[in-house]
Amino acid sequence: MIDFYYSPTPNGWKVAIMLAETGLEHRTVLMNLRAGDQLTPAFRAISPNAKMPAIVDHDTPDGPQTVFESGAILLYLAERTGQFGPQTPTERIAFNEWLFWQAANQGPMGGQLSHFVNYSPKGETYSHNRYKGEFERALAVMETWLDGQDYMLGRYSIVDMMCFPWAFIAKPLGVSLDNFPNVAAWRQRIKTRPAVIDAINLHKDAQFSGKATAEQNATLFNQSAAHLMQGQEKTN
Ligand SMILES: N[C@@H](CCC(=O)N[C@@H](CS)C(=O)NCC(=O)O)C(=O)O
Repeated sequence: MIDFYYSPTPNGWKVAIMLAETGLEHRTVLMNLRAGDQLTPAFRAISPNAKMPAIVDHDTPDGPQTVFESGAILLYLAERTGQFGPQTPTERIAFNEWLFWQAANQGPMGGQLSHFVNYSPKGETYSHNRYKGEFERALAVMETWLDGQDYMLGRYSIVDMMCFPWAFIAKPLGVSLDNFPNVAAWRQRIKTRPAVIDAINLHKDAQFSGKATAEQNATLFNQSAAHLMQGQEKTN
């Protein structure tokens, strides 16, 4: 059995999609990020960065295996099931490239854009514009890459699951896909898959899944920083 630590956000959807696509047996542990579920010592033992998604696989020969970071989880699940992952050492290179690319570019730029769209004080445009431009730059990279192919690596894979969720919410982030026709067609192809529909709907009506207030967000940020600093003191 796999425990899936999840909240209905783009990073959570990546793993929810893989679990839905493969039908792997799991139980979902719904996290209230606004209440700080991610800051508990128990969760930080699973995910030291105090962010979800994370999994604990209890069906391993050496005892429970924890995995954090969406890209690492997707690769782990692809290896475990033999589905949607690299089939050869050469393919693995391209998988690593695009999984790392998403985690270092499209993901954080989308995350920061979301922050400034939702929480920046009125009239503060510099940071918003910076992240909007960077998010659009990531879409432009995908636009060129997707030219002539239906999926990021030719066939539907964990790379598509990794890159889809932030492209899925481009509109609420204030970014139109009109200038990115290849990305728009790819997004449409993925969004209509039954497993993807199920994953996007997973706990979408959780009471806390709406937008937090700027104050709630700031409080949580301070708590998170304080918790991580405390952890640091213990190890120094
Ligand atoms: N690079 C991480 C990003 C994970 C992430 O940012 N998760 C957010 C939700 S989308 C989170 O847990 N936020 C809680 C917090 O920042 O306190 C991944 O891909 O897994």
